[in-house]
Amino acid sequence: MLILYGRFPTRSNRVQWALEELEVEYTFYQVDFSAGDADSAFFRSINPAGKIPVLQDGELVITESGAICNYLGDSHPDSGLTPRPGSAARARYDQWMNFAMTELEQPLWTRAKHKFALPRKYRVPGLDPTLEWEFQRAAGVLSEGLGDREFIVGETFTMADILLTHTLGWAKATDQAISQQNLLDYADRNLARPAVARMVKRRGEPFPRDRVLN
Ligand SMILES: N[C@@H](CCC(=O)N[C@@H](CS)C(=O)NCC(=O)O)C(=O)O
Repeated sequence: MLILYGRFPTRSNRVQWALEELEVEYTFYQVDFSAGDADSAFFRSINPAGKIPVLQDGELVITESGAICNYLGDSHPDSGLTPRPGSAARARYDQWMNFAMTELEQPLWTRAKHKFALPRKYRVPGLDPTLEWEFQRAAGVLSEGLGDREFIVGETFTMADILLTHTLGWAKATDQAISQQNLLDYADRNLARPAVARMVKRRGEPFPRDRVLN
């Protein structure tokens, strides 16, 4: 049984969206940071970093949203959500997966860290113009890469569309301007998928603090 530890709305949405695209059964536990769930002995035993998302598949415990999406796609090859390893499509796919996390997401995450996520004494003021410039540069690269195509890789929807769309949604939700119409249309199209509606409806169960990893 697949178990997702996460929370709405965070990067765990990427994994939950992937699970809904696959239409597989899964349990979804909500990790409540303010209630101290992430500091519990059980959660630390599955992810010492105390972060979400975490996916458990039997004995296997995986962190990092991109790696989890790759695992889910590769272990369901008929879904087409991850191109075949070793193919040219996979190389392009990996390129955009990495781009989503290291280029498009990076300025958004850096802004969030220096606004509220880091302990106060480590927050640096005045980064906004730099981060705005970095985000705009990444959005420009993505806009050119997408062009007038429906999906970022080939002719079908992949996990890379999930990561990129989630990150564009993050930008919009934090009032980061996106001026490229093809990116706005791309995000709207992907967010209209039935899997997203199912994800939004399913908010998960309370985190089982007393559990022990077995
Ligand atoms: N690179 C990781 C980032 C994970 C991450 O930072 N998750 C946030 C929620 S979106 C979190 O758990 N934050 C709690 C913390 O930093 O203590 C991924 O993509 O999974």
